[in-house]
Amino acid sequence: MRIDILTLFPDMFMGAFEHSILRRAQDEGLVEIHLVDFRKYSLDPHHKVDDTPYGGGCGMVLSAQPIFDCIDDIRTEDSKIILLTPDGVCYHQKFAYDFSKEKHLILICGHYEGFDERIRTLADFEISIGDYVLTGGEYASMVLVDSIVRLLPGVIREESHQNESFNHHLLDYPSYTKPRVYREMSVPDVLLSGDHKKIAKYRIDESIKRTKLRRPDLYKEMVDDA
Ligand code: 6GU
Repeated sequence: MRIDILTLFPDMFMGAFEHSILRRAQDEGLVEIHLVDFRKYSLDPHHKVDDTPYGGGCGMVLSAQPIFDCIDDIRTEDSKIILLTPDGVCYHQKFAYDFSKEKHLILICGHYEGFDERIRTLADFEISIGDYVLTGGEYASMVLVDSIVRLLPGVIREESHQNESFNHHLLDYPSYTKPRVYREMSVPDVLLSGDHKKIAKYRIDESIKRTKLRRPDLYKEMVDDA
């Protein structure tokens, strides 16, 4: 997979993809991540990328030209374009799975007070990562890249994400490691029983209990799906 991230602040990504699983995925050639500073596409003599809004109002609006020209330059028939914006559709695991099957993703980070509405016509998807306001799409695009790259074939063991949270609308079951007792808190006996059937049942039961308690919205989806 190839991912291009259009941003005015490529330095904000310094270190973000340089560690752990994301680093290894790139080293093994499973994903190529490119940061594209679209300021260099500005036709303005001073490389301006924003201007005052028509109709008045405060703040500056990201201009269409640099982003359109940048997209014209890098898009191919295989590209899917994702615009990061607080008024997009709320991101969830299903998007991550779907996006992980694409050959080329282009992420556009909005910034400042807004962007020219015509930029939306470029996007195949408009995505938000939650109901709160960020200064721009940069952190949101890091979230997308992390969640997508870990799903690419060969990045992590397949079974690691078969049972994880949000699959089948369920949260994860509780895990423990050594020691058996820590500060008077004990590991549940069933996990030490060696009875794999019992352990599997315990984990499913705990997942369901936890989902019902913490995320009644997900629990309802599970029940409705069954
Ligand atoms: Cl994608 N962008 C901004 N600026 N704020 C957000 C967001 C995106 N998602 C949630 N809040």
